[in-house]
Amino acid sequence: MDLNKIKEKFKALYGTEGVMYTSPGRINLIGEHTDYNGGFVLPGAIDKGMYCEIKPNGTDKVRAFALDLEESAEFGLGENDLPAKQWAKYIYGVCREMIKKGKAVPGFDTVFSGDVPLGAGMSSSAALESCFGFAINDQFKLGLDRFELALIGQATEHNYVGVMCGIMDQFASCFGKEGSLIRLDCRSLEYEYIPFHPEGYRLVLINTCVSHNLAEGAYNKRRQSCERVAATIRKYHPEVELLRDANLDMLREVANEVSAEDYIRAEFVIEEIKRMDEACDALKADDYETVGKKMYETHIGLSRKYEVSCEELDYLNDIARECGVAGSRVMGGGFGGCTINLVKSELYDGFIKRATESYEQKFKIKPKVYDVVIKDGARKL
Ligand code: GAF
Repeated sequence: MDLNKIKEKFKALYGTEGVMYTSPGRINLIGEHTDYNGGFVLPGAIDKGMYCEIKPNGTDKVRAFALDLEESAEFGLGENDLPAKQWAKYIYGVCREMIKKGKAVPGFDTVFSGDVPLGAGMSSSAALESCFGFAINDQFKLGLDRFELALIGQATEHNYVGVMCGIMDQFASCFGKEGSLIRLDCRSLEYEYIPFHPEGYRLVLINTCVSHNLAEGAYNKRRQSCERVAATIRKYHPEVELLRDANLDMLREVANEVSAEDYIRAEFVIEEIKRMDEACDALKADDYETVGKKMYETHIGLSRKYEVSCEELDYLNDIARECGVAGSRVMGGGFGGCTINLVKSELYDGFIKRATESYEQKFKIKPKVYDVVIKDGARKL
């Protein structure tokens, strides 16, 4: 990432220098669509993220420039000042959520850019929220901790962008630690760092470079299905607040009261929460073949039960299987974006060659390959 480009633009626009901050995107080894069900996830922050330079400007307005889009926006921070541009909503939302918590957020100037690919399931939006959350908190000495910053990022998605996401992405972006995955309990926000150095294996993402645009509405629909099923089970088991508290027997009991679609969605989530636990045990025992098997199971669940995969992702998953890759699955929200692959080092070259060549031949799109490097979370540069 060339930070000089940000610095040059900042100087050219505002005639001064600010302070630089960054916050990363994330991978998730396993535990997908479990976060908003109160379950567990296993993400890690990566070496790609969003970067901003920022400086208070002594007014009550934000002047922002999105370097990658060559677009600017100027907006106030009042309740009715929601900017029209999508990217500006993230910055505005973060500020508004801070203001709602009683914090004073004055105006500032900023230029930002990033190298986390958009729409690839690597959580570029959480990286942007956390980058600005961290920067504004530090610049104006607001005294918010990383938990609060992660929750502010999530509330921004809910209240200004309309995606009813869980907490995984923002948490990983704020709490990432070099060389470690985070086993996060998405209800209590208790977490544990699990060192991740899979001897003899490599973790690699293949980006389908497609992003099917149904995604946001479809994501919220999945969440609603889960909430409906949890509410139905709760009638008989009052202790069930979220699907995390339910088991397959409880689900079967309400089979006639929920739609077939809601049933199959909930079945995936209950299975995935258990699978994530098993994968975590295997990980702690350095048993990567078992971790890989669980990843394939997750893919099948995401594709056939949760229905958030697509032809391109399924195709890459099939190739991984054919190449003897230990584990492969769609990562993140789905409907496009990346597969995450755990592959024995000696199989890596052959797999990447075969996957990229045959994918391009079939879909006439060049996929992108990213080796995963686990890095630290939000920070000042
Ligand atoms: C997206 C959401 F933002 C996360 O909260 C999570 O639900 C994920 O999809 C699926 O596991 O990245």
